[in-house]
Amino acid sequence: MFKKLAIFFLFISFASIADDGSRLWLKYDLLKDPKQREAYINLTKFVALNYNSPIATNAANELKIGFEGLLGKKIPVVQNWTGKTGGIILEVNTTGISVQHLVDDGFAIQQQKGNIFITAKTPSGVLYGAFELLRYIQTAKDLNKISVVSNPKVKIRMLNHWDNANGTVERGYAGSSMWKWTELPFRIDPRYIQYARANASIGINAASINNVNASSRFLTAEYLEKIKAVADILRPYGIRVFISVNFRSPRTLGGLKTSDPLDAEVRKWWNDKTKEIHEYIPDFGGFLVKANSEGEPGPQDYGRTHADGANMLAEAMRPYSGIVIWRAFVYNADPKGDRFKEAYEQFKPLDGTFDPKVIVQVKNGPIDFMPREPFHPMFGAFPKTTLGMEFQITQEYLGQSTHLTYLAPMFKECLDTDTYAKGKGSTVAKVIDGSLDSHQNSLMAGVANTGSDINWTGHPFNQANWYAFGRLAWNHTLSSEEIASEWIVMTLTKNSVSQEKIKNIMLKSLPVYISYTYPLGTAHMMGEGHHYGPEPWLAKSGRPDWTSVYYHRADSIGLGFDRTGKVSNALSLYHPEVQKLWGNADQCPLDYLLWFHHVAWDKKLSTGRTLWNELCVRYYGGVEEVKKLQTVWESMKTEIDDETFENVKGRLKIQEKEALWWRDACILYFINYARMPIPSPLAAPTRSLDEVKKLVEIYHLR
Ligand code: GCW
Repeated sequence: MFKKLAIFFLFISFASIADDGSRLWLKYDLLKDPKQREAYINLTKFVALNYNSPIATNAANELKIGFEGLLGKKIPVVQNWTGKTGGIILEVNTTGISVQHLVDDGFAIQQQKGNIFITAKTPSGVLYGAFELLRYIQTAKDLNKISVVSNPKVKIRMLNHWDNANGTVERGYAGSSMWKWTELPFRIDPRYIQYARANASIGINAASINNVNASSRFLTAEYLEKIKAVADILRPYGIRVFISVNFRSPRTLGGLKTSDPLDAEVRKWWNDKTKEIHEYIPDFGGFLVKANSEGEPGPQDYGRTHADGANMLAEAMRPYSGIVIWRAFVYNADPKGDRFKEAYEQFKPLDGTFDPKVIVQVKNGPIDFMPREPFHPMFGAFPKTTLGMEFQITQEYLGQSTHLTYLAPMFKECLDTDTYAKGKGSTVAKVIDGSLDSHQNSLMAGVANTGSDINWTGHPFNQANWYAFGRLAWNHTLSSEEIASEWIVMTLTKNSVSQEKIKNIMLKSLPVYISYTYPLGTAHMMGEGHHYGPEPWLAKSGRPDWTSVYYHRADSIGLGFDRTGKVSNALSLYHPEVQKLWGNADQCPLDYLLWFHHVAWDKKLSTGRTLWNELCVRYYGGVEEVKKLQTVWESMKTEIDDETFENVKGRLKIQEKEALWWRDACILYFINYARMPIPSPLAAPTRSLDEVKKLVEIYHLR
């Protein structure tokens, strides 16, 4: 009996220490320092709710759970504030001085007469304010003089799930889909609520729940009932549901002969379907559409334009508050063309013809979520169209679930770049937050990295990318450092020395990853189909612009894609000031060099090395850096929860092995073109190109 009890207690104590990552950054573990707890307890004696709504109630409950966990003390939630002091008052107030600087989702947190007021114009604002207050405590900030006014820079802050009806996730690296379509609407997985809380805590207010390579099935009554169940869970957390739609649905579902957007019956079908959706989901967010892209159907199948297609759906949405999000990710398979230019060229004539309800969603770069891309040339060039941003949080080309890559610096690099559209300071961020061209609506979407894995994202550090995306969608002026610091202290450790070390790892991680995969502005050299690992020799695929040779253009002279006037002239799509920055190979920043120039192997770069030597230094250096990251991680063994520590440790080992794989593949392949030696003291790879090629073949075995 005693033995059994002892095992039981051992289990309990383990359970309370081991961290499976499922709580994400919302841990609310007891603050260790009693003095610090005391200080907070004096200010959090009760939570008073001056407003009655499911969202505001969730705000109060979240504070209650958070305070009880962090401070170890029960906190009453009362309906109406009686004038007592020492508590948190939540109020929704549409007029008055306290909300005059707020937009709809914004909030103010102020200390007043012995209480802390969280005030907003909408219940969602109160919820975001509650999470901000909790973040203050989680990150051990002083509440005594708290004074915050916070407004989201972007209106629609959205996750795009590429989840399929069969439970798989396109480009998902964290298990299967978190949406249990076979169980819905009867069983509600409790994780939906955790998902909603996590999103609300970082200001995300929209989610498209299915893959943009969309099945019409999501528009059937059977599925609408399932989606309704999800929407009902997400709504009290301020999240609106969107559906990705298949443009051919009027034919596949409606039995019509066409899906031509100018056909009266087709338009009626969409109007009726939209009405039906609203019967299930009255606050339906709207449609997300991938059309005439990678084989998906679209208006061009009927000789119509993207605007014809988008505007037809906008008309169907006219009676409702939702919108239409139309993706600009389109390209043709012209071997002589340049994929870089295609979206711009197809959409440019349509600027000014989209319905105001339409947002055109543009990927951050012109190709496809490469680890480093120049900003998409559409940003700054479409003043009459509301352009939304599409980032990829899931790491299709960024180490998927095994490489540690913190993406905030990549998001920031794009957002902070100047398009010069209206003179200096016309950053991409200003295009997408609507301020540059005075657009009413604004959107930042991130392709989600969530799945059924217990810790949601596979690699524990991938959680930070979900977190960073949300924080930047709310406020793109936050720095990558600030966001990393918040996340680390809430998620990994309270030890300040370790916090600094981890922050360094995170901030180094993207440049390190880029140096052993895509240095100097190379792109798109990954394994065919699965997009994992290197395959720079890939010369044949379903389409020329799915190969690697299309992008790197290695030959006996040099490396890189000439996008100056001499060849593709894609540079001309940018403002002349941007062309000046990137157009001259001698001055182009090295990070972008091979995106725009075909550079001779023996050309001396600004580093004093030839292109070939610089390439070698970066590939080799990247591998060495991964080893260093491992040593730093190892030094924190006692400071990090065991389970997380071992999890990351194992993945870093894989990362080292695969960094070497990338290095050897690219060096051994390019050396045949460069025909120059690997500069000393770097040692030649110990395997042959054929051996490395075999590693890729294994991935294609059936
Ligand atoms: O990045 C590519 C992916 C596809 C994806 C497509 C897109 C959903 O490889 O899997 O399809 O982009 O963004 O539409």
